Amino acid sequence: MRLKDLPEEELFLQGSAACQGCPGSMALRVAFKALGRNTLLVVIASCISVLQSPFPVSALDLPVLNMAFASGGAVASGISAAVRRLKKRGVFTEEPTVLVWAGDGGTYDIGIQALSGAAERNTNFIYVCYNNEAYSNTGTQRSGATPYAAWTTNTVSGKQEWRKDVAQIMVAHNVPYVATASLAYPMDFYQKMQKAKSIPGTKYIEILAPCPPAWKFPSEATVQVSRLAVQSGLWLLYECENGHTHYTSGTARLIEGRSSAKPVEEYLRMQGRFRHLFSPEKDEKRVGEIQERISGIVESLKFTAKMREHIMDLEIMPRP
Ligand SMILES: Cc1ncc(C[n+]2csc(CCOP(=O)(O)OP(=O)(O)O)c2C)c(N)n1
Ligand SMILES: [Mg+2]
Repeated sequence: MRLKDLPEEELFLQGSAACQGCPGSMALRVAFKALGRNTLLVVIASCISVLQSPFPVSALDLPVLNMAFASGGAVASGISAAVRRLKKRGVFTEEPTVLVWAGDGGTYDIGIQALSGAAERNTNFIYVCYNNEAYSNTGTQRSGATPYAAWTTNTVSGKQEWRKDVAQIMVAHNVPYVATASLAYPMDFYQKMQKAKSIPGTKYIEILAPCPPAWKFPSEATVQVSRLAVQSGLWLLYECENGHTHYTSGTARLIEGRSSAKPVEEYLRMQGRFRHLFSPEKDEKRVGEIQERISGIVESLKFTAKMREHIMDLEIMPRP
């Protein structure tokens, strides 16, 4: 299946209040194509609330519940229970998909408790975190997803901590499906959304969402920045089904040695939020730390993949 084969029906309408190059709207457009009209959407306070709520110019052509920051997992649990009951009563011919759409602030920081509870109960819903690595809607404050050394309004000389990894926290919840995605690989994202729709239980998908005003790059470069994040090895594309992880698209190519990782500097230099790492002179220490961390992860994944191949060649374990 190719991009041109995607369903033509648009559930994300034209003329929204989004900024130019908004990654959230691009992601929603693809996600809606994968899930279709029979979807109940819960939007958590974020930039997407701004696209969704101002009547009569809502950009989302789906039933939407606009909810408070902390409540994504809890609201989904209620809706999912109602759907189950209505299904028992025979109200639906086809069961609707329950979709929560939240930012990184609403996921990494404020909504993690409700999300964790819903995941532990294996509530039947899809949770998408579009991760623009800051509280963008309120003017770019740091979140738990903000990367090391990035500028935000409250990390003016660069964040001092490394970001946490909520996708891996969700893997640790033993939910049936966790995946990461990128706007530069829309078919990969589309297929992951479709797969999530077909699996009962909790599904968590996180898409990196480079935000032009918060990350300070030209609005036409959203996809380019997304692609560089993957090509440098900084953003890993994978899916984890019932505890088994496999890497996809650009990340699979890196790990299998079919492409070599681009220097992360190329990615960092495109964004004004990292300008202090290169001006007035290059901050070798911090740029080096970031590169070292990424290279370490990519090399260990390559090593693991080689070992796996080797073990399978020895026929100690069956090929998947
Ligand atoms: C309890 C609460 N605190 C603060 C806010 C104000 N607020 C609305 S959106 C937002 C930022 C959300 O950040 P994130 O979840 O990363 O989404 P983004 O804005 O980046 O799309 C904040 C702080 C709120 N709506 N509710
Ligand atoms: Mg955000």
